[in-house]
Amino acid sequence: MNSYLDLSEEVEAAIASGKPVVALESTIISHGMPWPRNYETALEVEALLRSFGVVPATVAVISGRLKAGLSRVELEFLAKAGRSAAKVSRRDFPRLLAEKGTGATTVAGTMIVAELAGIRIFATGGIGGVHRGAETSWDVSADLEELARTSVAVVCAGAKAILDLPKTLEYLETRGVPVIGYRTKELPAFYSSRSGLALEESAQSPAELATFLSAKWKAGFSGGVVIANPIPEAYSMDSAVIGPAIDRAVGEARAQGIGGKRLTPFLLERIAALTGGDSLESNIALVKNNAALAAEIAKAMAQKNDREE
Ligand code: PSU
Ligand code: MN
Repeated sequence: MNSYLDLSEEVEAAIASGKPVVALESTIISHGMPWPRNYETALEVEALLRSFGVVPATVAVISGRLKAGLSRVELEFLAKAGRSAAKVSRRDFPRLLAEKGTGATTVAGTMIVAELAGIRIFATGGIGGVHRGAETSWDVSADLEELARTSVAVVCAGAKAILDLPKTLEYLETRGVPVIGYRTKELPAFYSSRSGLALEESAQSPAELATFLSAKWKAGFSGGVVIANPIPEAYSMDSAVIGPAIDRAVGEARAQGIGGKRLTPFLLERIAALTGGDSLESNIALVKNNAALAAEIAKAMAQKNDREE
């Protein structure tokens, strides 16, 4: 095992006995939602996974250690730190490990630690992607590169329209990352269940997804998979409501010259402010919906492994 990696007791025991485990990211807690709903949601999502008989493994870097499975104190620390917490993607790990730093992991960062720990399924809200205006800014999230190289399936509600969604799909195709709609043939757009963009693949059940993932990885096709799970209809927001807020936030970021790792957190916070409480409730609902699907996939994978042993 990697000498920088610490598994919580619960995660270690589950992995050793082949019980289902689902990874969770921590940047969604620190940078994605406001205190105290971020902390409450993190605990609720962990409890939801446990109610399925699945062990949650929230990932972060704590005092220079790669952690899979956080204590309540660690979760609360990151939730309270908010945007002042370090946001850790692939390029940021060496510095945090060398300086014994602490930070919240992005989708990319969480995939890396999950793979090191032997966890294959990861639930979150939305992935990063190709930003609008990438033809001049070159701003493409490191999440997409990680999906190309690291063998973890990410259950998400698609990606926010802060991104250029057609370019994001093109990039994933180029890098060989399957994008599977769960009971849909359309890419979901985070707050809205529909984007108008067609997907090549869809699946109808967790068992079907487990069969897909094991075929991919057993045959030696390393790399990740995006499992795109639409927001529940009751929470899906009209793009006429959310669209103008997104456009305005993107315009403000441009006017203020905000780029690099600060851009996504800036846009998330502005959209939350511009749309009021509704977008936060939708965000929380879709994260739970993704955790529930991830739990079922992890259970189907564990059953498959039991049968094949
Ligand atoms: N999109 C969201 N919510 C989030 C993020 C993205 O709707 O919380 C976070 C995730 O941690 C994701 C990261 O991995 O932002 C992407 O940041 P960047 O665009 O800088 O790669
Ligand atoms: Mn970026």
